[in-house]
Amino acid sequence: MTQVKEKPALLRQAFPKNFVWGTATASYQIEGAANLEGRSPSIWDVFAKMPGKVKNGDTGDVACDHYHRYESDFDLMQSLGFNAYRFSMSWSRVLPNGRGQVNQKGVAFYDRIVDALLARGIEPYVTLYHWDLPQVLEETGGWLNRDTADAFVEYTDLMTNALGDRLKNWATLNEPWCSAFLGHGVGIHAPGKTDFAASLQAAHHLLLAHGQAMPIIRQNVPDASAGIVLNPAPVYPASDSSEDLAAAHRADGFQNRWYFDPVFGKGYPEDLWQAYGKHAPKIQDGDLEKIAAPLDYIGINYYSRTVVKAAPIQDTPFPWALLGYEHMQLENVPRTFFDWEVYPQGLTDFLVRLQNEYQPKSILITENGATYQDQLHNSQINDLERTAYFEQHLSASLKAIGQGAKLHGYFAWSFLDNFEWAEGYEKRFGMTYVDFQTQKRIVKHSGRWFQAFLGEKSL
Ligand code: IFM
Repeated sequence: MTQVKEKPALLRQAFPKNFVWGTATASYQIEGAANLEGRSPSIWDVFAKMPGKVKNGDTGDVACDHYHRYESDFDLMQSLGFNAYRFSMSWSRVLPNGRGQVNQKGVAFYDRIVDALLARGIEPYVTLYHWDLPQVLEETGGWLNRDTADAFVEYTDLMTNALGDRLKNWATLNEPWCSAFLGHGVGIHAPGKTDFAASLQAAHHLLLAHGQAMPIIRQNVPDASAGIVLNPAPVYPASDSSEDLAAAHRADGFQNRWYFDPVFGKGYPEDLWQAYGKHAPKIQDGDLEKIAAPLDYIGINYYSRTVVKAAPIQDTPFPWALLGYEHMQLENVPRTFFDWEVYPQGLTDFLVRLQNEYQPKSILITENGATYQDQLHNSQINDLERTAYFEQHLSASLKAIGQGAKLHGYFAWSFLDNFEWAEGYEKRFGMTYVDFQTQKRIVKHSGRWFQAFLGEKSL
C-alpha cells in the first residue's frame, strides 16, 4: 500500500526566539474619517474622486472606519496572537497644510493608537509615508518639488517628538517605487501623472526625503529602530540565453537596484543612469550621501516575481522599451486574483541576495499576502488559498534564514480587507473579512490559521 506522506506542519518554534510576528495596514486604506477633526484631503482623496480612476468609484472616505473602531480592531488583533502591528500615519491629518500649523486632534489620534497597542502587548511599527501626500503639497508640485522632501522632515520631526517616547520602530517611506512610477510614470495611482522622467525625479525626491528624515528620527528618538520599506520584484530571465540574462539584469535595475543601491550607499546604478539618459533625475551634490543614511533595518514587501525576455531597445519613455525587455506571462502557474504569480522561492532568493549584496543589519518582511475571491458561506470565509500562500511564504522565509538572511520579523498583509487603491474594495487582502456596509469583521480561515500557528495549537 502506498504511504501518503503528510506535509510537516510549519511551527512557530522553527523561527528564531525573538522573531517579530505582525500584521500590517495603511492609513488611507483603513482609517476613513476623511473629513473629520481637521484632516485635509490627501492626493488619494482627490484621485479617488476623479471619474474612472478607481474601480466602482470607491474612495477611502469611510474604508474600515478604523478611526472609530481601533479599540475593537486591536482586541481582535490581540486575540489572534500578533505581537506587532505595522500601520501608517496620515500626514494631512496631523499637518493639514502639509507643514506649519499642527492639528492636535490628528496627533491625538495616533497617540491613542500607540497607547491602545502597547496596552495590549502589541509593539507598534509606524510608516510615516504610505502614499497619502497632503493635496496642498501636490498643488505646489508634490514629489516633483524638492521642497516636499523638506516638508517631510518637518512632519517627521513633529511625529517623532510627539510619539517617540513610546513608539520606537519607524519607517520613512513605503514602496517609493510605487509612489514614483505608478503615481508619476503610468498614472494608475495618485497623483495620476504619466511622464517617465517625472517619475524618476519623484523617486529621487522621495529618497531624499527618506535620507533627510533619518537623522531627525535618530535625534528625537535616540533608541529608535529606523528604516525604509522597499518592494522588490525579483526578476528572472525567460531563458538562459545571454540576451535574456542581460535583459533581466536591466529589468532588475529598474525594479530593484535603482532603490536598493542608493539606500545602501552605492549611488544610482551606472548602467541605468546611462540608459535613462535625458530622463535621469536632477540631483545635487550631497544628495546621495544623505540617501545613504545608515539603516537599522530594511523592510521588504514581497508579493510576486517578474519574468522577462529581451526585446529591442527603443528610444521611447517607457522603462521596459528604453531598457529592452518584455514581461512574460507564464502559463499554468498558480496566480492570485490580482493575476500575480504565487512564487515563494522568489522571496527566499531575494532575501538571500539582499543579505549577500547589501549586508543589511536586519531585515523585516513588512508585507506579504494575497488577494483571492473570498466567498461568504454561513458567516465564514474558508480562504484556504490565502492560508496556503502565507504558509508557503513563511516556509520560504525560514529557508532564507537558514541560508544566512538576517530576517527578524514578518508582517502579514493585511489585518483587514481594505481600500486596495485603484482596485477599490474589490480586491480583498485581509485575514479578517470586512462587510463594508455594516463594518462587521469576520476572521477568515487564514486569520484562524495564524491564531493557531502563533498560539502553537492545532487549528
Ligand atoms: O495594498 C498594498 C499596500 O498598500 C502596499 N503594498 C502592496 C499592497 C497590495 O497591493
